[in-house]
Amino acid sequence: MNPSDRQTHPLVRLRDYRAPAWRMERVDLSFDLDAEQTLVEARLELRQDPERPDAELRLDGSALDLLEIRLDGRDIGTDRYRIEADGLVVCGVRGSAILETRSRIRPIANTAMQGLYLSGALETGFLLSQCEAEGFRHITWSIDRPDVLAPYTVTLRADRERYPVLLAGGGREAAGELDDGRHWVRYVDPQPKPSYLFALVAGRLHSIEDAYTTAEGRRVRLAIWAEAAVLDRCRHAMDCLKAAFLWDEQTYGRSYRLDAFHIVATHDFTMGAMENTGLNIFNSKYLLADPLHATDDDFRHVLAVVGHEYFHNWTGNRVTCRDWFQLSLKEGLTVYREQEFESDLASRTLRRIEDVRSLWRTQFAEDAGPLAHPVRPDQYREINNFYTTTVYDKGAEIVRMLATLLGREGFRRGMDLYFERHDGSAVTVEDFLAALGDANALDLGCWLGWYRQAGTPVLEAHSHYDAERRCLELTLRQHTAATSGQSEKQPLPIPVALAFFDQRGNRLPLQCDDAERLRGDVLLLEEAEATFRFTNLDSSPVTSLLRGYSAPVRLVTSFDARGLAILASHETDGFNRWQAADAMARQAFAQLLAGERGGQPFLEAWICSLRASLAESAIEPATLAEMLTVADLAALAEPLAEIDPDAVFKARLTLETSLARALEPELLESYAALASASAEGTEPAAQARRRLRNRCLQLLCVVDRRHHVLAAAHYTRASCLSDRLGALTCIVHSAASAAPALLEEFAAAYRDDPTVMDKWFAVQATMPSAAALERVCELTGHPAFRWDNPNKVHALLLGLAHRNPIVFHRLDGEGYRFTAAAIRKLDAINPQVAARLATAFGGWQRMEPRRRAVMREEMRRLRTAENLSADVADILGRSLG
Ligand code: 0A1
Ligand code: ZN
Repeated sequence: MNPSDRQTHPLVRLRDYRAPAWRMERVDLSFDLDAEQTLVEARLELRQDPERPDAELRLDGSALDLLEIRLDGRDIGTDRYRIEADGLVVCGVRGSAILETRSRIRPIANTAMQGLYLSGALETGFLLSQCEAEGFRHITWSIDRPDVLAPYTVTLRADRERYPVLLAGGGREAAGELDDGRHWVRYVDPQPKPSYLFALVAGRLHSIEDAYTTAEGRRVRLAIWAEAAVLDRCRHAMDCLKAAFLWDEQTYGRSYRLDAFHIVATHDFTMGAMENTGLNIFNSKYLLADPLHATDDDFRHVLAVVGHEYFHNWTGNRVTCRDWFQLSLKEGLTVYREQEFESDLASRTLRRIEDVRSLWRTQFAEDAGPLAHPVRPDQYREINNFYTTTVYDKGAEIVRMLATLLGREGFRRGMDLYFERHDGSAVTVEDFLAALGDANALDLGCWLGWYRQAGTPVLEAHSHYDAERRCLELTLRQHTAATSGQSEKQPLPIPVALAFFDQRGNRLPLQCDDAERLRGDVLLLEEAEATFRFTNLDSSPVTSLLRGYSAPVRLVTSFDARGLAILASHETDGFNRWQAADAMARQAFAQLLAGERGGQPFLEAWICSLRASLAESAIEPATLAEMLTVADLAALAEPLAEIDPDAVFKARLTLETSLARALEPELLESYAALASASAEGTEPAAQARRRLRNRCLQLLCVVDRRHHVLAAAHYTRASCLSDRLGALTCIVHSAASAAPALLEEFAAAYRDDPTVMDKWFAVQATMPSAAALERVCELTGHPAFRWDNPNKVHALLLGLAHRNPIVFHRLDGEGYRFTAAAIRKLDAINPQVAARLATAFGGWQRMEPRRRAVMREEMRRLRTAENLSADVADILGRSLG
């Protein structure tokens, strides 16, 4: 078939938005639950917009077996309705109607995990639902769009023995027994909500319980549900949940207003977690944590994701999105809130470094390739493909810039007004900006540019010091390259936080001629170019720009090794201290890549700074650990115009080896000094020490095989998973002779633990050796691997395609062929996951010519595959252009 003839989803455009012609005013659902077949009865009270009397009544629904349909209490014949590919049209209805349907669905066959599906095995697993973005239409006929809000009543019926726990959002109103061993429970959620927030869970689950009394005096019952064997691992999540309740009250004055809050853990989930009202559903990897089965990073991820889902209660659920183009309105804002929550409770600097690293390697790459799109896209074919780093992470950066601009109090005032104006409604990015602006008597209209414009702005900075006048002129210039479909770009408002230091590292005054444009330590660049004059400077200062990474831009400036070394030792903003070290490493990398010989000032300055930092007692260990972490291959390759993965790998290895070799004694000393960290608890300070110790070990293993002995002992003595996995990674990634035996030992120890086994798969998928491909191929046949489990696929296949560039980009093309075959296979199981894997080909245009040609060919071939999903077809279509 010619790809252009392929059935893809129609293009949905923001500019075509129309308010719904029909709304659901009440939704009553009742389910006869069973994994093999579930019967769903829906009673919808519908009302037509009086302004649109001719609009037909159209309900969304897909893959539903319609058994009965009644209109206003009467059966209707096939002459009154027609079923289309993705909907049902009822003819000749005006004004209002009560529509009742009875349909059959097959959860067990639902491997795509949208709608109602089975987690685990038929006999022992449980049923759960996932409705965002458009999963509700796989459960029943309805108006499945976020601007149609209704109260829900849900009755669940099922066999008591097989499904003893029956959960849905809202309050549990009644329950009872039925004959033949079945039972029922009814839930009422009176607060109108969009269908994407509907959820149900049924099965053999166990819970830990707690309670939280809100600032308004409401006692909220908290329950976390999981399989009995892992209940103990839910305690950390419960603590995080209570912390999130408290934080939102203290930081935003927002309380929870229902009587119960349930969380359910599942190993079978496509994404991280889902914020359904009153019944959050979590991928187990973001919920379960104890020191023996979760790493320190996992502990922090649980904190962040529990916070994220809870914060959606206000940003997403109570105030929701008018349409899916506004997705960042809930996601960008909630990611920002989650970042601040973790920063307040754990390490602010570490979280910021991690976020920016990931922004640079993933979001910048997306913004520079054929899949680039604005934070608020203006069109889509498959909305599931827009749960992207741009919508989430660049969206969060926009909110962060607004918070910087308005200051803590101004931002809070704006958020208060946003909640006050829009509680209970479905709104747009314009409404958000209007609330923030109105509360601060500002017009924030120009900020819409950040939501509308794709591509990463380049910020050029040049300075000139005038000794006679004791002043510095700083010129800032911005430019955004064209992206597909957007050739013209406008200047955007860019807040630039900055500081000056003298040669000894002391802070210098920040006095700007244009005092209006400097608020605190933040300059606002609004035009394409501007020059700012700073006075009262006795000598040429070292300038620290974008402190705290105050704007998501690519900074281009003439770096000098001495200035960066001063910042890497003296910057008081932990993030910019790290950024200075990272900039030195990147400059050294660029020189190595270009094969430049002779003096290497950046390499030397970098090593020297890190030596001094290792000797410093005051430095935060987590920041130091990050300073000692060389950017990964993808992050180093991202700014290059043309990428040769082998050359990038070689230069990076030289860089890391030079550092490790030069600092070997200091690394050994720090490693020894931190010996007690392994047995310390899980509080942030102990985690930071372990992080640093594991980093020292990793560098030592790069220097010399002798240190593999140290890693083996680290593994054996480990009293937590962080250390055990840290050592295993060092051993496997440096191809130590102990690797095969330790891998076997690890797999035997954690065989029955799916989340830990995911890490075992991931360690092997990311081995920096071409042979990893054969190993990954072999591992797809391992008894613990499952094609229908998204976590396994993420660990092994996305691990290879997205996190192991030297294997994915193998010159013989085998990495591409293997991945393309995996996409085909997965597409028949879970198109959403297959589409994520397919984005690995998105960077093809910047690869060196030979690889570029093979990647394009592979995508073209894949595009002609039979029965390709709309999800994968959309990614390939946009990637190929
Ligand atoms: N709203 C969730 C993410 C999410 C999106 C789509 C899903 O469908 C498979 C599931 C979850 C969040 O941001 O947490
Ligand atoms: Zn979210």
